[in-house]
Amino acid sequence: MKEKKFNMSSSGKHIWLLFISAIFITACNNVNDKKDSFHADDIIYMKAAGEIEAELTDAPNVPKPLEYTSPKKVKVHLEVIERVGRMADGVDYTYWTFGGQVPGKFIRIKAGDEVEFHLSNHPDNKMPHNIDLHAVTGPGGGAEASLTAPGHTSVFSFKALNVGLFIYHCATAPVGMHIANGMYGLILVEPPQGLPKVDKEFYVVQGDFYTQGKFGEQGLQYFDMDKALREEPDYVVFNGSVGANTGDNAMQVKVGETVRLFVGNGGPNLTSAFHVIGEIFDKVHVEGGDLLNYNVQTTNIPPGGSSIVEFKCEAPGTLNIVDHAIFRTFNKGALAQIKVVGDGNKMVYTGKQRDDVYLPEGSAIQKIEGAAKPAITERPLAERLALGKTQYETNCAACHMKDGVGVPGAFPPLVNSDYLKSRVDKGVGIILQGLSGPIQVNGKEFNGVMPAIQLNDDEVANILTYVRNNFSKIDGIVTVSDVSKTRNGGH
Ligand code: HEC
Ligand SMILES: [Cu+2]
Repeated sequence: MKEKKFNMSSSGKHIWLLFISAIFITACNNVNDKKDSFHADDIIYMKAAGEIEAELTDAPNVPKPLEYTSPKKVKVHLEVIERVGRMADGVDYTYWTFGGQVPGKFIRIKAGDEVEFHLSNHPDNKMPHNIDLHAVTGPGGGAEASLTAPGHTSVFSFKALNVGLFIYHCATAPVGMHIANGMYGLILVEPPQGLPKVDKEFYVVQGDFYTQGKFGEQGLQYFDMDKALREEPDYVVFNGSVGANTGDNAMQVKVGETVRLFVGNGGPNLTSAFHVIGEIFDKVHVEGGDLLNYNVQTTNIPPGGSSIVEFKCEAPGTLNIVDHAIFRTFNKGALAQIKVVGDGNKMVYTGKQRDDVYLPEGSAIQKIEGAAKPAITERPLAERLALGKTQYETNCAACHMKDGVGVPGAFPPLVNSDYLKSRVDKGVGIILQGLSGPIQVNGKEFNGVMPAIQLNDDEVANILTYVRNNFSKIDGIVTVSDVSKTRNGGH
């Protein structure tokens, strides 16, 4: 299609245009027949009529669906800003951004639109930048035409020939570094008739970040080229930082609403196993293109790629958006959330109905053998601290993090936890019985589920002694008799 070239006299041109529009109208009808399908039609020769300024939004917001049905001239003004921002609590990073945030502004246009792109590089910036939009048919996706020094603006134009959801990114050397610092975003090219209506649309982009300090190390962190080359990120996040869209900043939906997520992966290195815990994608525009897949659990999104996923929220609760390469979620920050509010439908999901004792055959005998327990021995503080450290790192650190800082919006901190301080059982009940439902820790709300952890009294005493002294600055030992008091019907 794009190779099509033609020469003709101006008298023939008129007829030709009529002919093309006839093809186009037929093509549109076909699109309507094939409901929901993306089609890149032969729109190359259609003239844009009328001029508009594109609405640009920051994640997780998406510009409103476009009402017009014939091509327009669309002006896009995007400004590159280099700025320090929050990567995680207490961790800052110098981001390079398209419009001030990571990901960059969401751009929404329609196939056939003529886009006049203005890329400005803020005078306070230190580096030249440019933009490669994967929606552009042309050298470097616009990169060559848009290379811009600080304090300058470049202008170039392109026609949107292909429908789909496309990544854009900076392509200035060293390209990997510009992308690793956050220079990417999404541009949606809608089919002429638009996308089917849904209740809510959101914008989510995954990215991996490489810092000189390890995950959670406080202060301003600098880009680490060695880690980037080894493809070993310290952070893998949605929408630019740990917890950007969790807790209070979660995306909000009502029970019964349909949701469309425009998802991108800026990379620079990792492919995302994109998954929403507790939902099934009713529909996926595979790789952000024409191909529709249905009833999908996890979809692959490569760096420089995208996906459009759609689902209906039938059950209330918090949906956790993750990269199912799951250490990235629990240990590197790849978590975003959608809060679904409203009444539950027990036909869809019951919640826990019963908790029965489970005794596999033969386990009664094992129980009796196990009952011959050694006498309770108490240990001195130093010994409990040493044992507790290792046992904490094996049993708790996956969620609360090695240094006890937790994960914003998901796992509460143990460092200086006022919640733990207030527990008369010294926290024993939390480990023995687990914990769920809304709690406040140091002024932040958490509403997750901590499972009961299978540990003996001695191990619980070790871990809590370590947690309380080391993280929460609560002096004193937790003894085996503290633990057994709670186990035998205390709190
Ligand atoms: C699977 C993840 C997970 C594991 C493993 C886990 N926790 Fe938790 N923990 C949570 C969640 C989630 C909450 C918050 C529950 C809520 O919102 O009601 C929590 C809450 C707590 C709290 C109370 C809140 C606070 O910050 O003071 C303490 C104390 C705690 N956990 C200690 C531990 C200890 C000690 C271990 C290891 C023995 C452990 N947890 C293992 C997920 C986990
Ligand atoms: Cu750049």
